[in-house]
Amino acid sequence: MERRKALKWSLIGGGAGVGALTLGLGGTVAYFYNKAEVDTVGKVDFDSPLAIPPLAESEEDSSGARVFNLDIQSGETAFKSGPATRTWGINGTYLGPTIRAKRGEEVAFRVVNSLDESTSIHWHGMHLPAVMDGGPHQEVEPGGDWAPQWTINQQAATLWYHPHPHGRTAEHIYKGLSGMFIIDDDESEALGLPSEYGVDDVPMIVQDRKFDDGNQLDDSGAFLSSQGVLGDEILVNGTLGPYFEVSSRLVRLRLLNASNSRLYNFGFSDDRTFSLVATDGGLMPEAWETDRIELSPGERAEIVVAFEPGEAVTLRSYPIEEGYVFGLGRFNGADDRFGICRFQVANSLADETEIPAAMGTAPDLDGAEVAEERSFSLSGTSINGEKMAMDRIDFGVREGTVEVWEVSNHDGYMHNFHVHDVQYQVLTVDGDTPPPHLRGWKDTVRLVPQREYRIAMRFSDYTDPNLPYMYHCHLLTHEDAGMMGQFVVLGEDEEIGTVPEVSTVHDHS
Ligand SMILES: [Cu+2]
Repeated sequence: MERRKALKWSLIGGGAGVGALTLGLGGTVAYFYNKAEVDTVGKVDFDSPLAIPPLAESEEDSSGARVFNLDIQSGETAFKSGPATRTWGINGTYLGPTIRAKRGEEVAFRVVNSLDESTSIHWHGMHLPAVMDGGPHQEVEPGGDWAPQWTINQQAATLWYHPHPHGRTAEHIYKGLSGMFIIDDDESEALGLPSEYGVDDVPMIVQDRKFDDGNQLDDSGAFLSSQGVLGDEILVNGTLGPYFEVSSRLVRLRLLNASNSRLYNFGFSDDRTFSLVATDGGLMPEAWETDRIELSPGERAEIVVAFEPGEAVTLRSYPIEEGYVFGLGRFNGADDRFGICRFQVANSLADETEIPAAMGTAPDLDGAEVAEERSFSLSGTSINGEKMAMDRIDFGVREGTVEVWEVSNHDGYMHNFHVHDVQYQVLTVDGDTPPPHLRGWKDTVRLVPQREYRIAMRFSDYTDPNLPYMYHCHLLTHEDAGMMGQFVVLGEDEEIGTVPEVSTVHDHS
């Protein structure tokens, strides 16, 4: 950003942080500025085998639906030596099993809440009826249960599930409630990509955490950070300092940023290239070769990496190169470097998979007939100047139509944008063709400040005039503070209805 523009933003919008920095990096700020940078490269032992979340068991019920049992519970987890850490998990004490289902299958869940407070389970990236979405309107009482059921009707993709209770999502995810949800389809299975779960097709749920002296999770926000908690240690699938033993030449990594607010810029210690094969909503039309992939909270990327026999290489996170005004990036983790996971490669490698020349279908909404255009300005913790209200439906979209939304971050700080129910196509960024990593189907996109993102999406079915889907910033403290809105999908003659009264409303904001 040119200096004059940066100065303007610092004067009108930056808040205390920018003001203090503009006055010169004196005293306290300089102290914290220097202290704010985290760099674990070369300092992580990588002496724990990477945990692979178990595949969730299921059984067929009499109607032919595949039924999964998910028990949300509290417990203790030993992440490091010393006292165990009090955590939450699903069918365990930290994180949850990987759910795997195929397009066309009917899936059913028996979600039991064994916690002593209400929570919910939202299926991030899933196309499904609003009543099954697991957002703030589908909280499960303590001791209660919930039984959503739907037919998987979207292409193969790496999705995830996590709580979404209004005002408490950050806390619930930080304590450990998250899991991966993998969708398969015939097309993806025929491609020959690495696909043996936990062997050459590896889930990687990446989370930063802070531990206090007693090994308990610390979720306090950092000095001058606008993003809430930024951890100084990295867990992958709940493992601190993980290594993974590679037994094949090509390995697919399903990267999920399940952190509350941290952005990652993934790359390898030797800067080798790898192939991005899928984004949030499924396979790319063709692989994109790169040496870095950025993910903001909630985003996923499937990458395929080639290894040489006998070598060792480390996945890292590198500094974020753009998007913060002045020195604000430092306080929000943009300068940080992490060792994430060590890959220890066997001396002889299986070599049976390949990256095909053509994979998924390209998003096709550019040029579609557009029924409605809307614009969303994100700033502070509001969208278009408003905070989330449980009983306010912000707008209705028509079933069967395509809409184009113009989304921008009018702030000096970081936000991203997630829409429930749909996968969208990024048409342009500041009027230009989006970079390759934004050309596949997306449900969450990082919003670089002062840039305009035009996204297109089709609302194909699942009308409900009363129960809304959410759109929001996926930096969880922002979402909890109200950076969220609600829309309903309406049938041809329907009007926006009334949100049913929720029995449990918690407002900790
Ligand atoms: Cu935000």
